[in-house]
Amino acid sequence: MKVSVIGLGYIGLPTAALIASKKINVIGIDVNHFVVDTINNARIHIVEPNLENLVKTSVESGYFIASDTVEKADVFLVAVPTPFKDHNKPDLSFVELAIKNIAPNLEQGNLIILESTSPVGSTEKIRDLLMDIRPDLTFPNQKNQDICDISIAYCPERVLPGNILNELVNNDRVIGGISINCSKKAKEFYKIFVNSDCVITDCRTAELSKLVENSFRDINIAFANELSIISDKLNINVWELLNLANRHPRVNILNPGPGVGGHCIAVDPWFIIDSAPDDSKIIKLARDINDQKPFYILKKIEEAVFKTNKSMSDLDIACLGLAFKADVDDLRESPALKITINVGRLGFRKLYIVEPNIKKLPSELESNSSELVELKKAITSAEIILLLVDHAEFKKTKKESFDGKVLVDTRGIWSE
Ligand code: SAJ
Repeated sequence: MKVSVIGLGYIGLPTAALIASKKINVIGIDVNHFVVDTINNARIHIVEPNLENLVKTSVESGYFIASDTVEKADVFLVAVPTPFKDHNKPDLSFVELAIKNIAPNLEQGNLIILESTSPVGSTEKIRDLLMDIRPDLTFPNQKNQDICDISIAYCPERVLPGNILNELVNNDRVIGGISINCSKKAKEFYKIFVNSDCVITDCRTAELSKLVENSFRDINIAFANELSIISDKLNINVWELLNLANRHPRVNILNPGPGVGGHCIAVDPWFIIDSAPDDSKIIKLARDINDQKPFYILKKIEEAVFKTNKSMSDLDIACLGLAFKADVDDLRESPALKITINVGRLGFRKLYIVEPNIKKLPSELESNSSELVELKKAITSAEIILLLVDHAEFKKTKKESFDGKVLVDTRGIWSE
């Protein structure tokens, strides 16, 4: 069997390497030459625990190679980004491009799997696109359960960055074929590397289930973020409050923070809102609450300045963390990045930025007054310490290190 994985990012790369580790030939496709070269040199371009080792072994064993051109395979697994465009509309152009590149290579018996988070109806759209490009082949539809030349299924990825390799193998999978036969074929494929249940449904339910999972989390975090603002107003420590409330056997409130980032939870709910705008009321409100949280943090920074009795131009600030969450290098939709960019515009004398997972500041932060530094330098130099991401390195630091400084801890790691 030969598997082609299109898109070698946070999902495609670990998936490709894992399949190759089962001694299956995998060709990973990416449009970015740097990514292709890095992988072919048995290295990786992202930060994810244990991934470099797995990629190294798979590449060195000869089962995994990367390329920029799609070629014939038995299974095509699409794991390309599905960002949103202006007005929060889903942008499926990368999926469409991947499908157009697969089309000329298709042969009878092939299986196409879409893993990219996609709005309801996307899998059927892919089928329609392929039917136009390849009228010589037969494709599935829901009414016709007969076996056709090509099988198509939607199987959303559900892995947590930071724990991807474990969750790829041990999370249950939702498998939504266009027809039952497509689902069965996709399930057979996933059983090669997934240890837990692969549950079959139709493609539309599978598409919505992925969006719903991430919206559930977004709504729960929005509740926590709202509680943090209410607690500030009532002079209550929100972290203590949540610890107490979560002792109830049926209460499990997530953690407040500087906002919600990443390419998943901050984006996916919009795909539901776009499909059913009048009926997605809580989902939309949660998005708005989480999107507003960075601006609330900016107000807290202004309060911190007030406490120093100095003007901003006489103060240095340390911004700890830029990534969208702990112990990753991913800056996509990161509230920490958004806040730091805005802090840079406030007029501080100097911004000491600490992000242990990157080597260079993103261009939006390059300026004479900003510097990427080690944690120690930041906390000894700055009068205001702004904790934005609960990276392991920061958690090791004792609260006493900030004696005499004004601390704004958006993650509650030094809350007591
Ligand atoms: N966050 C909080 N408070 C919390 C938990 C998270 O503010 O209590 C913030 C994080 O700091 C981050 C954002 O939310 O900015 C998202 O982080 P996350 O760890 O909750 O989730 P992701 O985006 O890394 O991964 C999610 C996961 N979805 C669910 O848990 C339902 C993962 O399983 C999905 O595969 C992934 O989205 C995806 O690719 O869709």
